[in-house]
Amino acid sequence: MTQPQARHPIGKTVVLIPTYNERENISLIVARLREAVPAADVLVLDDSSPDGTGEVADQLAAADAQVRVLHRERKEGLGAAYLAGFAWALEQGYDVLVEMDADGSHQPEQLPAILAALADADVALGSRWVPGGSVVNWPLHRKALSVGGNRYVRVLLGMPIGDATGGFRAFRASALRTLDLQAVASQGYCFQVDLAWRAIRAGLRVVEVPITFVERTIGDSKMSQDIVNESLRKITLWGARYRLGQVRSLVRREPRWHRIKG
Ligand SMILES: Nc1nc2c(ncn2[C@@H]2O[C@H](COP(=O)(O)OP(=O)(O)O)[C@@H](O)[C@H]2O)c(=O)[nH]1
Ligand SMILES: [Mg+2]
Repeated sequence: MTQPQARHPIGKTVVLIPTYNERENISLIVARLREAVPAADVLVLDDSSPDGTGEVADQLAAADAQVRVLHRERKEGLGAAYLAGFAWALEQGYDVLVEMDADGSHQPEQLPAILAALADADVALGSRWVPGGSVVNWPLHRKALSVGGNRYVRVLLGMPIGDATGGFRAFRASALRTLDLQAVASQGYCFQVDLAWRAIRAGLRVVEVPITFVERTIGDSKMSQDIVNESLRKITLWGARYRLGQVRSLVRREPRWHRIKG
């Protein structure tokens, strides 16, 4: 039987890893990744981390031609770092772009399954909230935030996705090129939700792949109340606009119904 991968070769792949104060994590994650998916290149997106993550990444890059570092001037959030990484990778001609955290929560050993799913999809989302997906060692409040946030997204945006806020994903470059990336909201969770929503609205084939998300054991989360508030505000606004648009198109069709009924 022909393997799906043979029918749709995945192509040249780069894994984008945003970092802010991940000095101890970056070497560990890059080593795991290079072992799990040796063919993939790596681009570290560092926002001038005060703890020297950027310099450690430079050392990794000096020792391995498949590792590169994009140094950004200041901390501008995960989304802005990813957008810079997407622009670089698309320009370099990569076929597949992967998003992955630096802190070990996204296990490189699960990346092959995500990449394999791209054989028949444009976007493959690592998902904690589909059968087979899970989280390990997350405090109750983070679990509640993720489950509640995803439920909110599903209800407001009508998005048929279990985990729209996750950040372990693979995109075909051809799919990303069809999206207006500059318009994607660049903050926190919003970035991931906005990107997934745009992909779905553009009619791209989006699939979910179960992953086990393991809470970091080294360093601190950059999640903040500000990021949560911003996401809540934006998703509520997008949802309101989207639902209003649906109501408008229903109302516009109303006279025709009357005609049909009459
Ligand atoms: N470049 C960059 N990376 C960031 C920024 N904020 C978070 N990150 C990285 O994004 C990934 C996920 O962040 P993390 O704090 O672990 O979020 P959590 O898993 O939701 O608690 C990690 O690799 C962080 O180092 C930022 O402002 N700039
Ligand atoms: Mg994390």
